[in-house]
Amino acid sequence: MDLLTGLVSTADGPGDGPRAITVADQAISRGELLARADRLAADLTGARAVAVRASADLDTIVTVVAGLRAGVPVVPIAHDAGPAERDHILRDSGADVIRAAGTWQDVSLPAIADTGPVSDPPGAPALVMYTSGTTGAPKGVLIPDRAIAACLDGLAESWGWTADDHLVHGLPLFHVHGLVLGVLGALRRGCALTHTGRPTPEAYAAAAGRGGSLFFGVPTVWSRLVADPTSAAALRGARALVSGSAPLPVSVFESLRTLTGVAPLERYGMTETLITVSTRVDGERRPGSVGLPITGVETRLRDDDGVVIGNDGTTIGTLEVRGTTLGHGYLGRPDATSASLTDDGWFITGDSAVIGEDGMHRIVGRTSVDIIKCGGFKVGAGEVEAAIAELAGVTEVAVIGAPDDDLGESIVAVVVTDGAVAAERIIDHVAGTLSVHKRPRRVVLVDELPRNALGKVQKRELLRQITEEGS
Ligand code: MLC
Ligand code: AMP
Repeated sequence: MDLLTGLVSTADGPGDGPRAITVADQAISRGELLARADRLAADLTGARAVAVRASADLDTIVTVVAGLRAGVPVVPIAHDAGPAERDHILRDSGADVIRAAGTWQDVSLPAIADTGPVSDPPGAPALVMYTSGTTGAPKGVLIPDRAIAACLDGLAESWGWTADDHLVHGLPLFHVHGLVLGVLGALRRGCALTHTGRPTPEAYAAAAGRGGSLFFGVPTVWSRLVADPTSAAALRGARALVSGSAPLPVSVFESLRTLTGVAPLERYGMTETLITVSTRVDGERRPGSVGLPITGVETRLRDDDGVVIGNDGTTIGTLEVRGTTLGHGYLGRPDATSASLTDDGWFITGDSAVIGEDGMHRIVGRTSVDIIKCGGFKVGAGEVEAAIAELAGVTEVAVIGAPDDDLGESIVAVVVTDGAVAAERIIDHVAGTLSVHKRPRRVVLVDELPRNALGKVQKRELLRQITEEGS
């Protein structure tokens, strides 16, 4: 299917211009983007998958569009991924082409067994996006173009998103939020896009001055914006401010409304399902609520015994979703794919939620303590623990997410050492081998970890100790 309909239909048309797509200090028209992508697509045709070092730049966007136009799965990798994370993704995805401006020029593709094409049950996925689980290395989610189209069209309907919008954000281009919504969304709608490079309050204010109408951010972006009232006031004329990827604190919602005059829209999703629930531009925007299922999506709550819970506004259950936006499971991991689905085919999100009689959804937490959301990035405790455990001198480690006013949760590593490992060394090791956003923000050196009778680390107890100690 043609996913990028807005790009194709508006390229070189009346609404196009040399700054239609702007990324930090680079700009390009939609016509030129399409021409460059199609030249690259001709070279990519027949490739198994193309891995791209996803920095915030036009090269990344050109490569993603080229892969989509050539029907070659695109594998975005964090621009700051260290060797362990990068090589895992290259090997696991089976990418046979790598596009990496700058520092990765010399990276060679790992030898891979010829396992045939990267496959998605009915054909090649458009994207393979890596996401962390509770344990192990990140898994590649197979995302078909139909799911992307359904998600983007459902959100367009919820938000009144059209070609007349001018989308602004500064989010990373290796996750769903920044890449699928933030780039492919603009290209499907055919609207102007300004990527600010970094999502700073000053950059969002400047983009508002250049006609930005629709702004995306994770809660950390919005809480930093409201801490800078002058920049926030620049967004007064915005048509919509959208928050997602982590819970938006009610206080930040209220400050945004006061400082900008715009009540934010909130939407909820996952890499595996894309965006499934959102508040509507023509509906109620209730602080603390992520709204209603978008077109094509159904949700339900089940309790620990698997019994479906009615939408009563008070009973908490595990949220399950099904519908047109769902991906096709994890690449090469039929075990994990089937564990993520119920017997009757619903995807188990792992988020705890409440649904009101009016259908409004409230996310109240996660079922696993081993998934941390830091600045909107999902980080698996097990992956960070494995990286830290490699260091000589580390004898035991437990990684937890501690509540944090700026980041939502901050990554804390609680470590037992033989006395010769400095906290900075631990932080730098994670930043350098995995990626910078997975680094612990704090290392607590202890003599022993609290364990239960079976020897399992008691993370909730550890979290209580750390939180009390820090307060
Ligand atoms: C610090 N730095 C280090 C370092 N310590 N570098 C190497 N080693 C160390 N030990 C440097 C970094 O390189 C960076 O440099 C700078 O410090 C700041 O990095 P940071 O501390 O990580 O940035 P921070 O300000 O904390 O970032 C906040 C943030 C970021 C909000 C900008 O968390 C962010 O972009 N979040 C978005 C996450 C997101 O898109 N999630 C969507 C997932 S999809 P420099 O030079 O770069 O400044 C999903 C589905 C859905 O969830 O629903 O959307
Ligand atoms: P990721 O795997 O990076 O796609 O992260 C998905 C997770 O982010 C979900 O399972 C939720 O825990 C969280 N999330 C996304 N959007 C929201 C939101 N609006 N409110 C609360 N949590 C959210």
